[in-house]
Amino acid sequence: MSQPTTTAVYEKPLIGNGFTLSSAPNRLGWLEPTDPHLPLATLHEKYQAHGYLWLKQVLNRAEVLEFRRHYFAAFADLGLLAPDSDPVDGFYANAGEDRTKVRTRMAEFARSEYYETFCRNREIVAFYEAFLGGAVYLHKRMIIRMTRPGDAGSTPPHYDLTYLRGGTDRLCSSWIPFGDTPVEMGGLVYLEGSDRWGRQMEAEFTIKNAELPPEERISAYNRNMTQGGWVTKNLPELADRLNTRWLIADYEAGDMVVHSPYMIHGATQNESQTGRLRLSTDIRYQLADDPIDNRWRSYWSPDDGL
Ligand SMILES: O=C(O)CCC(=O)C(=O)O
Repeated sequence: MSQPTTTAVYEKPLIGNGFTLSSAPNRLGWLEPTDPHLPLATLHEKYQAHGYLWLKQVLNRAEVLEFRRHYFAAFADLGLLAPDSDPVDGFYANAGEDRTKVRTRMAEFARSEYYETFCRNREIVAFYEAFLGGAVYLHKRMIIRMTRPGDAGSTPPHYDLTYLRGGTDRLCSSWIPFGDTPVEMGGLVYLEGSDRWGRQMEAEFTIKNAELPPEERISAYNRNMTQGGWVTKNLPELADRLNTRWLIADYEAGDMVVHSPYMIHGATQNESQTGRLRLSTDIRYQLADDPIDNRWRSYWSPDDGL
């Protein structure tokens, strides 16, 4: 008799920080989409149960794509895009652009009114006012990330509170892809059930960090933390250790994922076959009356060290 076969969840290799994810069904699965129009109580239940909500088409798709066009158009003179291509496609030129200049331009863009207006758009604010139940505050440190096809770097597994210990833990992160971002482009991957482990890890750090001076206590880089504040860089080993699955998704422009500050997530390499740049933002909302982490009251720049 032949052995039962385990069908791979996703056929192509998915690599994060040089580690290849297992494609076995007990280690890899699909993120569950959520209709943003479900009753509020259902959205709360799902968020509590899973640590995330992948809200399908909660944003205006045309506006999201316009953002992508506007963003890449602002980099055209730096040789980032393939010649004669439409900026909305974000086709990477791969012609040795000056990465320092690109980083500087990214930081400039992150301070622009255009970007902030997007991050405060009516759909996002209306969602959070209803979901959090009051007047909301957007952290000024709003992050834009761009991943080149073929680049070996990708976000290692972490939970956001590691970097946000100076305020409330009743905050939510929004991850917003600018443009369709299928699995091969290395969108966010979430560790199933990890909100619970993030809480446990943080409770342990709180005990260990208690002896440190206040500034160090809230730092993601103090002596009790791993390098970079990451849980690890090894995605497959973490899934084995916790006996769980990495959840992948084909994200579309117009989607927004809301995740808890304890939910462990990372990313895989951008392996776009057509050479498209991955572009996304991650921003944080909380109730205006809850304590705010002062370190997040300044604009983000790629080298701000936080
Ligand atoms: O976009 C990424 O690669 C990382 C985003 C992230 O860590 C977040 O949304 O909290």
